[in-house]
Amino acid sequence: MPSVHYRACNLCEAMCGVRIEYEGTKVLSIRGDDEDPFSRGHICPKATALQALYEDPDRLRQPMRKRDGKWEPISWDTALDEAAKGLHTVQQRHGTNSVGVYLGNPNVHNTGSLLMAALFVRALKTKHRYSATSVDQLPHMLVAYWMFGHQLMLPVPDVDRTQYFLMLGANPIASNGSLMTAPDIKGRIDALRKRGGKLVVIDPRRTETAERADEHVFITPGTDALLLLALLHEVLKTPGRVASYVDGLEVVSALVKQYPPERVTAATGVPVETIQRIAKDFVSAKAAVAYGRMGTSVQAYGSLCAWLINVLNLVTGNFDRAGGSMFPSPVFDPRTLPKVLSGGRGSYGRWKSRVRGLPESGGELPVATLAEDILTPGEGRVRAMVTIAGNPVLSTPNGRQLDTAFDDLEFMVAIDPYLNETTRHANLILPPPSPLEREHYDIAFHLLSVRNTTRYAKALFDKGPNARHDWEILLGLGKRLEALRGFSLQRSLTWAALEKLGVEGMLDLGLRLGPRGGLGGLSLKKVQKAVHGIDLGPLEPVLPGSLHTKNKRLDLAPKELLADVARLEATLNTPRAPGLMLINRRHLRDCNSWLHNAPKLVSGAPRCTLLVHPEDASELGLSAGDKARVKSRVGEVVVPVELSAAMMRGVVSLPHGYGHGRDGIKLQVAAAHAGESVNDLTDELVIDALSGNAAFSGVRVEVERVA
Ligand SMILES: Nc1nc2c(c(=O)[nH]1)N[C@H]1C(S)=C(S)[C@@H](COP(=O)(O)OP(=O)(O)OC[C@H]3O[C@@H](n4cnc5c(=O)[nH]c(N)nc54)[C@H](O)[C@@H]3O)O[C@H]1N2
Ligand SMILES: Nc1nc2c(c(=O)[nH]1)N[C@H]1C(S)=C(S)[C@@H](COP(=O)(O)OP(=O)(O)OC[C@H]3O[C@@H](n4cnc5c(=O)[nH]c(N)nc54)[C@H](O)[C@@H]3O)O[C@H]1N2
Ligand code: SF4
Ligand SMILES: [Mo]
Repeated sequence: MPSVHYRACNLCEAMCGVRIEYEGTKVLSIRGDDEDPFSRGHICPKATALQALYEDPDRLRQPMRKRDGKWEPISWDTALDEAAKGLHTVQQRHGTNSVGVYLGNPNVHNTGSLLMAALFVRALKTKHRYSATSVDQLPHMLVAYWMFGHQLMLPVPDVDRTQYFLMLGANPIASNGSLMTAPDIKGRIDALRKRGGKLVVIDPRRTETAERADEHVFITPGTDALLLLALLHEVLKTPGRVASYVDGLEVVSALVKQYPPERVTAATGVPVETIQRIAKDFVSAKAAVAYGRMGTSVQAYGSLCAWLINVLNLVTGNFDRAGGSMFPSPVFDPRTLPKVLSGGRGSYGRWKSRVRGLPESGGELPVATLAEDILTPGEGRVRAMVTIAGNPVLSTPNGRQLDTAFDDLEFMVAIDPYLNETTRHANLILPPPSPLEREHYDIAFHLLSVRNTTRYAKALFDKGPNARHDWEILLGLGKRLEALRGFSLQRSLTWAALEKLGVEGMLDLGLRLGPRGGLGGLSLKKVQKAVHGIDLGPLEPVLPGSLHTKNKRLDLAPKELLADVARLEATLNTPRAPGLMLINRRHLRDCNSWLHNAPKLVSGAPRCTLLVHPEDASELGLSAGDKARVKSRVGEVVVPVELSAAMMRGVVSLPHGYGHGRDGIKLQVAAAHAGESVNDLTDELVIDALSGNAAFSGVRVEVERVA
């Protein structure tokens, strides 16, 4: 007899409820959970990957050790002992900072890792910490730290109640939303338009989302901050109104006076009238919200973009109110956890990267410096690495250089279920089980959700005695490493207590101590019993009470951001560099670099194509189906050409996450759909200088036909 299991899909930020029919240890079907009050039955094609991951014959089910270039399975005890010993040996030889660690994106979708990884990272005692944050949302976190006093105070668009949604550099119809957990975003956008609201999309490509919008405006990659300054110029022609706890309106007003639309129209490619009209519509809407995502985050002015978007929402009275930009109130709030577990409020510039001097933020260095931190000889060089749920070879700029760097290490450990482009460089791979074999609670995405909800599910399948969860691997490794250094009693008690408490114990504690906990309040048991999740209503205003700034005030004009405007201003006087500009795209059935081994997700026409505007193509002598060589400062790839009038003139697009043609990987399906890696073209020297975040958008490339 088939049984039914309910959980939330953890493959993207949307947290869709899924209904899984199974019998014994076999999945029979995966559908949307119609009774989930938040996702209302919506899923995307990727949900089926939960089954594909569980069944994938290529997924590693035992620790692997590389010996003389060959992989052999070993026991967990041997693997953890050898991993700890290898790291310890390198640290003894070259100092504690000689070990580097990189945390990838799936950590944020993994309950155990979110709760325990920080503890392991701390046990490494290294300043060489890197993560996917610095190829993604770092600017938003820094700006949140500067303006609201906590890097995890990330405002989200109240999409269900807004009347004017200004979206810059996001494509939620393909991505299902980011820094905006909103399952069934298509339905929510349709509802917005049905109630007379408007969606306006600013993007160098007329995307799937732009197609569904009321208006799409092309923008030259990397110029959004200029557009935002000009929008603010228009908006602040009438003096802005801000709440009494907000400082800095005069400073911002004076700044934007210098950016009339006429000054930015050439650089941005956005007509003056369009800027004026958008500003007018934004101000006159009953509720409006500006929202910017990857296109605004991974560009040379990512921090300025994140800042100015907040400013636009603030000075138009659309901040912390219904239909505007709001803060979710999660019932399990990682911001209230002790600092060793949560990473704390944030920080900036406490140390610098050793080669290029890029600033630390939130305890991490920008991953754009990782390869040089390994390859450049001298004091403090990285000689060993731990990667945890990351594939930086495909997902960070200049991946080929990172291939070289990883090969140069003395020792490397990868915590990952796959032998892929990154983990092939490791000495040891420690594989966790698949998502269906563990409990799930979305610690991160309830923090970014457009409604307050909660949902928890136990593991569907037993992982078996021979598997270790990520958190067990992390604790096992951390404990061993500290033991090699000579334990303190207090530390050994900490490890033992956490192992005992486990994920469920910590979640339960957090819920009981949280805003809806207390006597008779939420506990893990109660949350678990509500198998479809619990809807806790629309977002509510939380300011000024929730500000984490020391003076409990909100700074509209943090000095670091103000100072960075000079860098942007300089671009107005610099002639545009020659060549085409490369941007990236996401496809509904991709998931960064790591779901291409699921056969259903890679079927159909090859997706790793270069989109070129037909007129650009004819100037280059390119036709559809031709092969083109794309060259940047750091490398070149050869890819098929696809003509697309949806591209802005002068801009070409490649998807991110391909490049599975590298030797020594064990991903049979992915290897048959290899494509090329866009990050063999992106440049580790092209960054947002303030945050150090990678600037993938607008990389200069030359394109030529391959005979
Ligand atoms: N050019 C360009 N580059 C980009 C982007 C872009 O738009 N353009 N996007 C950027 C963004 S937004 C992100 S988030 C990064 C992603 O960068 P990464 O996180 O470094 O890369 P992913 O491709 O997501 O690879 C995830 C890895 O985690 C493993 N994994 C999956 N689930 C688990 C798990 O539960 N436990 C463990 N231990 N391992 C697991 C997978 O096998 C894979 O090796 O890429 C960035 N890179
Ligand atoms: N299907 C699928 N879903 C995903 C992922 C995936 O790989 N595949 N990855 C997940 C992850 S880790 C993340 S972070 C999210 C990202 O979620 P989104 O940010 O919504 O996704 P992107 O498709 O990267 O959207 C970026 C958009 O910015 C545009 N753009 C590029 N440069 C510029 C610019 O300079 N200015 C402006 N205004 N626009 C620009 C691009 O054309 C693109 O349409 O998606 C998540 N969901
Ligand atoms: S939209 Fe995201 S959460 Fe929903 S089914 Fe697809 S991958 Fe899973
Ligand atoms: Mo991401």
